[in-house]
Amino acid sequence: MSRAVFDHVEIANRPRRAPRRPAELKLAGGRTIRFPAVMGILNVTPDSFRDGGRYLDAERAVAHGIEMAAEGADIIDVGGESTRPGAHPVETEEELRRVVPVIERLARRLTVPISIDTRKAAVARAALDAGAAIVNDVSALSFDPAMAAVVAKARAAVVLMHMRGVPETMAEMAAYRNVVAEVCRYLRQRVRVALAAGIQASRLIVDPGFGFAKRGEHNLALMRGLPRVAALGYPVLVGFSGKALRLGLKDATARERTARIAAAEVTAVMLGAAILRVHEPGPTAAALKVAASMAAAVRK
Ligand code: HH2
Repeated sequence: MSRAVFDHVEIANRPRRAPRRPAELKLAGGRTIRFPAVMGILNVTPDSFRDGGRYLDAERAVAHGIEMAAEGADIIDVGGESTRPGAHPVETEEELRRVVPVIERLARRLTVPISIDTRKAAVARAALDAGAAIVNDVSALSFDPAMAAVVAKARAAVVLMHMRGVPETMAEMAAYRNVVAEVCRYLRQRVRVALAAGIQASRLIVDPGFGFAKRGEHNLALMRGLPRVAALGYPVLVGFSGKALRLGLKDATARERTARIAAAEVTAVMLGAAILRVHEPGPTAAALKVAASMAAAVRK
């Protein structure tokens, strides 16, 4: 979907210098992801926020990945380790056992790129060998010292996300003087690490890490600060589902949740987000389509 139509939208908190907002991400092998893009979440885990246990069976996981692509997902993000607050780490062997067969089968059946949500170099390497093209590392290459070299060698794209501590402990580390400035400083530093390891600038994606060592007020500040994150000059990925964003999700019905999350996601795109990580690609893709045609109509 063309993202240029969002460009004229008046943005609060816009940095003085207009940011260079990349229009697309080029992947090794010639594939391109145009922004805004929808990343469908496929958690092959027993304990994830929302879909824990549902797709532990490889056949069901593959079927769900295919279904999400048909609904409008531009990327399928496969994860074998939950990173929700308090989640326990998973052994490498177990993570490999969960994700590799699913990625192999999805890569054969889908044209949309696959990303691997992992902090471990061995898992990333096996996933890239199995057909993934993007590494989604919530530790921004800091958990496993071998990760940066794996990404560089494969010429893969990589998501560098902000968090503090590890999922087991991160809730205690949610204290900031200026969360937007601190997140941007961290992401800049992780970009330097990625570039120094030989990862191409055109393959980098940054993510402020909604919900990772963040309380509700931090998530809201980051939403307002998205233009500043976008001003770093790299595509910005955001994931809202299950995160405290004062969307009134606690007592909402499933339909209300879907509508509220989609509204927040469209807002995020207007503020500079390029990739939305979602559990339900269909409603998000539909909301983006309407927002794009509205914006085009307004511009005429
Ligand atoms: N959120 C989760 C996991 N991975 N990756 C990025 N880049 N950004 C995110 O916001 C993000 C992420 C957590 O959400 P979910 O996958 O729904 O749950 P779990 O970690 O329990 O599997």
